[in-house]
Amino acid sequence: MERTFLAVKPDGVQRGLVGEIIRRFEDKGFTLIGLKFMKVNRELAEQHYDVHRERPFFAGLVSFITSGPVVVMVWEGEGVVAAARKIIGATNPLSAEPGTIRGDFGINIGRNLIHGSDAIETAQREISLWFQEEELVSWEPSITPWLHE
Ligand code: D4T
Repeated sequence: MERTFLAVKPDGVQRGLVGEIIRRFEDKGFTLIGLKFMKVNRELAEQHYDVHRERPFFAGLVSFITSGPVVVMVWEGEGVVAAARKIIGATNPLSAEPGTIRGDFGINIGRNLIHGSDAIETAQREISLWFQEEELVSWEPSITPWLHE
């Protein structure tokens, strides 16, 4: 089953949006299989954002993500990687459609509330970076037959 990695960034936690964000993925019908509340160290932040290492915003990004607690999650479901990106909305919250998380709650690209893996391969890399295998729980929600034919 397809899996994605999501992180409520420090601004999402500070603004009290953790429950709202989780609710949107639960409402859609995806399955939560891993969840941690943690303060990120610099090494993990730099590894996570490695693709952006040469970009001018890299230092700011790392200092922001390490500035306060985050909620990291793994969600499972059919098409969850692409669907989560749609639920999250465009990188710049001002361009994000209303109805998306960033479109509903954000204004600034450096405070865009949540990260979501951008491809299946990226999701696999990020899940193994942030979670041990034993921290993930495989389970079958009892509503499954009402979500899938
Ligand atoms: P993440 O990775 O946080 O889910 O965001 P996106 O996948 O939507 O966008 P991204 O990888 O291009 O950017 C990662 C992260 O960097 C911040 N950022 C980005 C920034 O502060 N300034 C910028 O100019 C860009 C492009 C926002 C998200």
